[in-house]
Amino acid sequence: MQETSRQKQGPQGQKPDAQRGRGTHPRSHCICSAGCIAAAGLIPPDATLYFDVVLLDVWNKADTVQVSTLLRPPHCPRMVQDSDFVRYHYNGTLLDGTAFDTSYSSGGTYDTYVGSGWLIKGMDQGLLGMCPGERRKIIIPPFLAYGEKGYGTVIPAHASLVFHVLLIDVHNPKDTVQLETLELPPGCVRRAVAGDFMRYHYNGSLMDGTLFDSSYSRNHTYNTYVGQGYIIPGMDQGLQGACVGERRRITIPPHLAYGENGTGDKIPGSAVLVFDVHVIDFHNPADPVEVTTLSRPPEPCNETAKPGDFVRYHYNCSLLDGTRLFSSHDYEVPQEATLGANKVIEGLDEGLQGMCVGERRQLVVPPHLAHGESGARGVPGSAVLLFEVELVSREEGLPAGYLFVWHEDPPANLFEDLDLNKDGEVPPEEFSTFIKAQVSEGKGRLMPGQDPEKIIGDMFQNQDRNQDGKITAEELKLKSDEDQERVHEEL
Ligand SMILES: *[C@@H]1O[C@H](CO)[C@@H](O)[C@H](O)[C@H]1NC(C)=O
Ligand SMILES: *[C@@H]1O[C@H](CO)[C@@H](O)[C@H](O)[C@H]1NC(C)=O
Ligand SMILES: *[C@@H]1O[C@H](CO)[C@@H](O)[C@H](O)[C@H]1NC(C)=O
Ligand SMILES: *[C@@H]1O[C@H](CO)[C@@H](O)[C@H](O)[C@H]1NC(C)=O
Ligand SMILES: *[C@@H]1O[C@H](CO)[C@@H](O)[C@H](O)[C@H]1NC(C)=O
Ligand SMILES: *[C@@H]1O[C@H](CO)[C@@H](O)[C@H](O)[C@H]1NC(C)=O
Ligand SMILES: [Ca+2]
Ligand SMILES: [Ca+2]
Repeated sequence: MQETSRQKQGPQGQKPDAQRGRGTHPRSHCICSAGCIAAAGLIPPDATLYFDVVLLDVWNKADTVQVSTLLRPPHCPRMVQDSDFVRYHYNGTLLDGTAFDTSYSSGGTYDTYVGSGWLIKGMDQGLLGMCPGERRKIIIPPFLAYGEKGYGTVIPAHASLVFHVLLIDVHNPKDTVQLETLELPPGCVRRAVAGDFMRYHYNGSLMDGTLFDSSYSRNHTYNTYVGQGYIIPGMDQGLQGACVGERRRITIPPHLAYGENGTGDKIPGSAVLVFDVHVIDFHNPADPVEVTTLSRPPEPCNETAKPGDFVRYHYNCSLLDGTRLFSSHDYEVPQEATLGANKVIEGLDEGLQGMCVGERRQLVVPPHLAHGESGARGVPGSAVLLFEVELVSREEGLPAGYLFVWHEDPPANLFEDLDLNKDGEVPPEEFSTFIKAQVSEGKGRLMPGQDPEKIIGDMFQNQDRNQDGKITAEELKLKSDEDQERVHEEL
């Protein structure tokens, strides 16, 4: 950055190579010229003389730099101090208003260190205490500017200088990332650490308030790992320690952002960046489902939901910022699922396991146990989901592949029992009547969660091996015999 300021040439208020003026007395031009004319014999005796006088400049050895603030922004993040690096615009004029230089002709701001000998002494003083966005008028006597030599053809000897300055940006090479919490949701227990994956919205501005980028313009959070070098170092640092839902301002000096060259056409060299960030969620790829029991029925529950069980449950699902995604209460009946059967997202399946009927739980499900990086309809990619679930009912499932099981041993003469009218054949009506009677007498049960008529129909089809619409004694076989398993006897 020092190189940048050295390369700039011209009377931008920088120190000349020559020594500064020492405040010698200026000549009095009007008296001299009137005397000269009189000496030439052009003025008759007793003539009344009229002088039109234009005062071009006046100063006093005792003068100091005169600073007047023309406009000061209401919010001042920091004020210029010695050794700071500043970027500013200026218009330079003589006391009579003659313009001698402006920063606007160069296309960029004038960038330099303050109080380090790069500027004329008056500028070094006049910039102190300025805030970004502030406008000042700085009047500098010649002995704190270009002195008795002036500068080239544009600044006469012994000239006072008037600078109108607009400070754009200030930082110090020793600056670190500045954090300011703007809003902290209550009850934050977890803070982001390096290695977490974060989704956040941001507005990125320069110090003078110019917005250079915003995630909102893309209708999409910015998603990234934190502390792994995927983003500028200042953001990598500044996002750590944030809570879900937090709004924080991260102010990043250029050496932790885009440096002295800047980037693109929106971020100039040596620019301080101000990010207002709203953390939507974050998680770690190693996160499990986070289960919190909200309430439990008063009576003890002996059996909790386990893989294979058929469960009914209500749930509300939202994003961590409160965006509602789904509520089963919008439907007439609760949701149903067989646990462990890959029917619901992994995190919900896991969170339902171990629940008592009537229990309510809160589940925080990281994306790798939900809809992953690509998301789903209405669910953004990599989103952490918040569930509130209530287990409504639970039924023991059947072993995989079985449609019906007897609680005790099956009837000894099963075919005789099925053949209600004893004609040696079992049509669908007899089969259905018999199975329904077994269920209603509590002797056996059908696979839960399916239409009983359909299951009984499927069972009949399985037994009617030649598909002639009736089961014979030869056709009837227990599934457990087929499987040669020693579990309960099943159809
Ligand atoms: C410099 O002059 C231009 C043109 O009058 C004006 O637009 C600009 O605001 C002035 N800059 C400062 C810092 O006063
Ligand atoms: C963002 O959403 C708004 C409103 O839904 C829409 O008008 C705008 O075009 C969207 N912008 C982008 C970049 O998708
Ligand atoms: C900045 O740009 C200059 C000239 O293009 C280049 O030499 C220098 O390496 C750049 N600096 C950085 C930090 O990229
Ligand atoms: C970004 O700016 C928009 C518009 O001013 C505002 O609604 C939003 O809350 C800001 N976001 C952050 C994170 O500050
Ligand atoms: C739960 O277990 C206890 C003791 O084992 C028993 O007395 C009670 O009846 C059981 N409750 C249910 C609902 O099965
Ligand atoms: C879902 O939210 C509704 C109100 O929005 C509430 O009445 C209901 O108890 C919630 N359900 C669960 C399972 O938390
Ligand atoms: Ca029959
Ligand atoms: Ca048959």
